[in-house]
Amino acid sequence: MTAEFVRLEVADGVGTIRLDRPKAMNAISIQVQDELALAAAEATDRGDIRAVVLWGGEKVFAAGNDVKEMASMSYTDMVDRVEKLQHAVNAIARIPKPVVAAINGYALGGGCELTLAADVRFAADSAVLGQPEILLGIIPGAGGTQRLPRLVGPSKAKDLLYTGRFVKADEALAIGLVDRVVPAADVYAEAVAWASTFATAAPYALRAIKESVDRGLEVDLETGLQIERHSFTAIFATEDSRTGMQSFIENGPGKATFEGR
Ligand code: CO8
Repeated sequence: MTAEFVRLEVADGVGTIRLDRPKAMNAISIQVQDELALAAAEATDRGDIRAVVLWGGEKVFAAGNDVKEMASMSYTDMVDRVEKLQHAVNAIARIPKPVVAAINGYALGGGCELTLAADVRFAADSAVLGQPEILLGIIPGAGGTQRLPRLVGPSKAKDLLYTGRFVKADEALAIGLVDRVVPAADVYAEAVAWASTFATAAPYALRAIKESVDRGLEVDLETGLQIERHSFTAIFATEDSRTGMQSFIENGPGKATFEGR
């Protein structure tokens, strides 16, 4: 993929979606959002990508939506813009493979919301997260009022959304906003190491787990269990189930190597 601010780099089964707009702290402009959607589509489609790392480089994850671009927008401009932004973030959230956000520096506003679209978040000990939209007199528009409370609970989410305060890595870990805190120089490598564990894992089973968890969170328990039943039975129509169980019988647990799609 050739794009100016969002690159997709692939090595050993892991695709890295790399934000690279350093002059504006990786601020998410219309162009960045469109390039993110394209990268998500490519990461979804490519069989040689088994897991994805979302990264903004060593200095900053993303300081939010591009405030300079947004400042002059009208209501009618924004109707279209916010739909496209949510489309891009949803495209990341729906990549049917494990996705980890590797967070160096600031992940604010739309940047924080982008990390919420990943399955797990690894943060540098110096990382800073937050939803400071309220300080601009606006509200989150890329899922922050929805995904944040689902992740950390409504009262912690409201504290962050109402105040716009910045959260350091240790507090982010304590409230479940991130899952692992490591030295800044190691974040990307740790995320790649996590993603690499899926390079020979069962792709259809991983996809079914992701779909069942994510869709199940939106519905009542009985409907969620029904989703799980359907996913579970569907897996018996794939090579994953045959490969995994046959390998267990022949070689013992955890030895199976699974083909990509
Ligand atoms: N947008 C545009 N430019 C930015 C942004 C941003 N969000 N953040 C930083 N920049 C630019 C600065 O303007 C500056 O540019 P220049 O050198 O040309 O003056 C450059 O990046 C460096 O920034 P600073 O000099 O401010 O660097 P500091 O280290 O002093 O501060 C901060 C870094 C703390 C990150 C600070 O820049 C800051 O507070 N940035 C804004 C953070 C913010 O409010 N984010 C939320 C934005 S709103 C949002 O994300 C809404 C999401 C949903 C909207 C849906 C719309 C469709």
